[in-house]
Amino acid sequence: MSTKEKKNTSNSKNSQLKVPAPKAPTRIKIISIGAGGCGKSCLIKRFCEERFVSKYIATIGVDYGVKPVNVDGVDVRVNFWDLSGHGEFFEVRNEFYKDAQGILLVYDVSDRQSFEDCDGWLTEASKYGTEPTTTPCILCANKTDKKRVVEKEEGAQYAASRGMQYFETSAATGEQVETMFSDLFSRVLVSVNNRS
Ligand SMILES: Nc1nc2c(ncn2[C@@H]2O[C@H](COP(=O)(O)OP(=O)(O)OP(=O)(O)O)[C@@H](O)[C@H]2O)c(=O)[nH]1
Ligand SMILES: [Mg+2]
Repeated sequence: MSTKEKKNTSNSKNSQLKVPAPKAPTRIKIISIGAGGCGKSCLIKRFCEERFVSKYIATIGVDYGVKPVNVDGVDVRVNFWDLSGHGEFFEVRNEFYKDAQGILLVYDVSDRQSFEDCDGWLTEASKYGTEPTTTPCILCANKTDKKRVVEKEEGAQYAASRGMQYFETSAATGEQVETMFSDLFSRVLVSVNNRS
């Protein structure tokens, strides 16, 4: 081989080293669960689009959305699977629990029944493919702008008893929404990295 040929070979090796394949962003799957009307879709809309819709448009079965975010310096594509809270859509939503990497369990602080339903949601998640005891899970007490009937202590105690993080939010005002989602995504990334 001539000197010239040798040089070319070495250059092409170098250039291969210099151009690493683009790194695909990490994808995470988040599901939102909780009683119908507690504000799951509005929380996601507030986070993704920074707006609030006061008209109630119930989710029919499931809504899907994707949002690119940066979590602790890592590019992440968050896949939201926003499940309906109504019993009539049980057959549709139970298909979507599988492989969720983070859970947002929401109740409405102005509606005690929605708080009492939380155990049922955790059981459903566990039965259909996402184990809340081993998956990062946030308990979100939403609608703090309204007159509350479920006190903060009750919610926080319940979350602690089930190993969940607790946040109080208002999708209407935006209070704590960003902080809550950031916390959830960070926990999911840590858990995904620990598993790989
Ligand atoms: N005041 C107030 N209203 C809210 C808040 N979050 C949601 N709402 C209202 O509550 C109603 C239900 O909100 P959604 O986000 O559609 O509830 P959901 O949990 O997705 O309901 P399903 O899809 O039926 O399970 C709507 O009228 C919202 O405008 C909040 O933080 N404060
Ligand atoms: Mg909804």
